[in-house]
Amino acid sequence: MVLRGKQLTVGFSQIGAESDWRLASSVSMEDTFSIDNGYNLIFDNGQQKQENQIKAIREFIDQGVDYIVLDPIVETGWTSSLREAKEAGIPVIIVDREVRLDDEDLYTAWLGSDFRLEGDRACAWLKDFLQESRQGEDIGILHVQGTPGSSAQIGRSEALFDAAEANGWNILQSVSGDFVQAKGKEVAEAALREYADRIKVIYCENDNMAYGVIEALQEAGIRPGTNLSGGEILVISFDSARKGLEYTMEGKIAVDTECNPMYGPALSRLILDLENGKTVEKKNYYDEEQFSAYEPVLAVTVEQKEYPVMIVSEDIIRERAY
Ligand code: GZL
Repeated sequence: MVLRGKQLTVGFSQIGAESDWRLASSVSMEDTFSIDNGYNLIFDNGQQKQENQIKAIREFIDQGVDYIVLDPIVETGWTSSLREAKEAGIPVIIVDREVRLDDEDLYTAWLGSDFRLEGDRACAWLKDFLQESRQGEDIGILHVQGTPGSSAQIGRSEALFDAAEANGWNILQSVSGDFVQAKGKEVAEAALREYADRIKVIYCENDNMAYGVIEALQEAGIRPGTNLSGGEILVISFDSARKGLEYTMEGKIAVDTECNPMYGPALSRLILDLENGKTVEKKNYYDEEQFSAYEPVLAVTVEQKEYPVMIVSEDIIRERAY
């Protein structure tokens, strides 16, 4: 974007390349902040390490970029680097995950998902499913968490903890799969050995860990599905990446709650507003969908608000941007 003849340089500190979701968010940023669109994007891959992201922020400051965009791997530990950006007069925009700071003025705006609501919608679906299918007895849950201390893990986990207490579900184990497929498979294999048929539900905090969990189930001769009394294990997931929705249509994932990675265009509009001297909202949330193939549950209610559940189809999958 060339504004008054000035090309904008954006330094983007990305977390890594750990999941389909993450790859899609990087594509969205690269497609949006392109030379053709009038930007100069400096893209840094943090390789899943906060120290790399902090180093990138300091390099962006030294390079005198116009904006710093940060997707923070975890919520804490950003105060000094963001204070240096503020002292250098460089606006910082946080995307996707959140930062926890004493001084909220250290960043200009945040753009991302309501992770707690995502978790609440997933748990509301599980509650309705168990009631509708009359399978609500003795629900043991394996909880496969995302990166410890990340906003997505915190929100989705807190939703499950509260729902389990409210509904009498038994969380057998909460264990991190770090949002990656291999770790998801590894922790599921260990849990199947330890808890065996006490596991009725596996709550995976992203699709890639769900893919690994499903591999582990199939190698153990267990079907992922919704017939719990018939020995199937119900898999819950988040992100709604294309492969996740294919698994949902096949019944391997019972419900997949979307987390939208395509934040590039909205971020560009926000920067344009800032360049034009407009004030922007501090917090900017996405509207997100929820998908299943289980037709009796077509909507869920969270805090008196109703959210539709989309029944997955070939058309929906074909039209997915990621
Ligand atoms: C959520 C995002 C999470 C995704 C994972 O906004 O931070 O990180 O749910 C990704 O797939 O790894």
